Amino acid sequence: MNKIRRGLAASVIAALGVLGLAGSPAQAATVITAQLSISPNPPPGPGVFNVKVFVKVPMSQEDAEGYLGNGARIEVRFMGDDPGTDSVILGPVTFVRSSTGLSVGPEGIRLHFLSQEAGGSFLNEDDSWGNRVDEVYVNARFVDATGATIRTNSNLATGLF
Ligand SMILES: [Ca+2]
Ligand SMILES: [Ca+2]
Repeated sequence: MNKIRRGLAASVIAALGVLGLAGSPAQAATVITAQLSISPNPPPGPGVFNVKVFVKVPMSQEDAEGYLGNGARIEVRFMGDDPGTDSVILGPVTFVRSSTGLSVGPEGIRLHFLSQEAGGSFLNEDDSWGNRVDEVYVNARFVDATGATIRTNSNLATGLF
């Protein structure tokens, strides 16, 4: 056992040495985070809700450009939180390299999605006599060119939308 472990350790060190000389290797994307805020536009502006979605997929800038150049995308689904199965209330909205709001930097891929919605829009996911309060979150997915997907849910935004 010890002999095998020492052998493996030596191989790993050898491999790291080779990769170190060749530059940093592409790392598979493993982390995605999403935040959602829905807030009434302050007066005297139009009486609408400001909807902000912020998605981060951390990786090197080089990897980010590589992924997106090969056709990776971010998909955003607005979800209504309900007992039982949650329903998609909008989406998927798809963002690629050239999409407004998507950017690449030293910290990886970022998506800032902003919109203004009137009251009673898709955000009004519960509107029955006994249940008017809306519970909305975002399901965000990073899908690479091979279809490999990582996903996350944002925080819940609650209100009378
Ligand atoms: Ca609900
Ligand atoms: Ca409602």
